[in-house]
Amino acid sequence: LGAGRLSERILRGDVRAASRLMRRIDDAEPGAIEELQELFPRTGRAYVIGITGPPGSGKSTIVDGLIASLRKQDKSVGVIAVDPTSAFTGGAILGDRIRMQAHATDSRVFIRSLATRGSLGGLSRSTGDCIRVMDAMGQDVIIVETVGVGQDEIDVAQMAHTTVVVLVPGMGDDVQAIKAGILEVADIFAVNKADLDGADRVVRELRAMLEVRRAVSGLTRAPGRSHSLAAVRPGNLADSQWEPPILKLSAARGEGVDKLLSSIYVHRDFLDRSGERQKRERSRAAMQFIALLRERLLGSALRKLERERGRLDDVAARIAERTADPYQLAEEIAGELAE
Ligand SMILES: Nc1nc2c(ncn2[C@@H]2O[C@H](COP(=O)(O)OP(=O)(O)O)[C@@H](O)[C@H]2O)c(=O)[nH]1
Ligand SMILES: [Mg+2]
Repeated sequence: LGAGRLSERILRGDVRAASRLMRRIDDAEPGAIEELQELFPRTGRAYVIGITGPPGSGKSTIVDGLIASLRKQDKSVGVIAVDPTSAFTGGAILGDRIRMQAHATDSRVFIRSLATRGSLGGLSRSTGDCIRVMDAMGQDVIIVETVGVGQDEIDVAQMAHTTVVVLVPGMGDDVQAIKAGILEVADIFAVNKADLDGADRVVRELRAMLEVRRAVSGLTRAPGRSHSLAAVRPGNLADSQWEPPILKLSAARGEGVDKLLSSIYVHRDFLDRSGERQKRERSRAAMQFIALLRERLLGSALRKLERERGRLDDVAARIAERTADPYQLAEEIAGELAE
């Protein structure tokens, strides 16, 4: 297949072409870039929903319910399940496949699992690219399911227009135990497994946390914005009037999922009305561009070290023996790249 051939088919909604390109993206094949370039002008139409939370919290069950609700509204749906651990266990994704099989014969539902980890640009890069493929092929809504554990996953969560953070009762210290960063990106909190004991306690703790945060941000909000890279993050609460709702769900019983979808729509309307959607779109563009640039520059440096056989060994030896310092050597190699 020549360059651009896949993209033409994808723009016509060809599912097999989209699958093939997404596999190439997951495998970090360089040829994928040209296809993505062809697709790029035709992206930006889909609404992206992020579902993140600890393993086993019921994310896939919620996604399953959302698919059903969205299909009732005649929306086409793309799902990207990002699960880096599944490459080792195989379990999660297999389970997801079986669970989502009800939708497998529906041509307007497109489900894809991504396992990428460790490649340059990593998880967020390949997820962003796959979102664009589904967007270009015309899916109205794209749902990204991701395990909320590390910075990568938080980055992925921030690619969504609306990010839903899923919590469940019985997580030990509950809210305290959740990595702080993931709570920050929540536009909506879904307390799932409300059929189990302790859901109300999680709701109370979340409320208390939001209150503290509101008080603190009121006190510390500085005039003007910092120019650090951190400021390009779309992070929501600090600079918007949005108050994340806390919903109780029992996704396995199909309870609360419709309510969740209407909350997502309310948030979407808020983003549109407040101009926040455009602001976030730009922050996201900046983030993704920086990631791409970083990947590109680091890639050049690594290829250079590889070309000059023994250079990395030499650098490592000199640093280990303290005959040179790593700061100086990094500076040197970066300087050579700029020449
Ligand atoms: N009791 C209860 N179990 C649930 C609920 N939702 C999901 N589960 C179960 O929790 C387990 C993990 O669900 P899954 O959707 O795979 O979680 P994920 O790892 O976050 O995607 C499965 O056995 C589900 O059946 C719920 O509302 N109540
Ligand atoms: Mg899952």
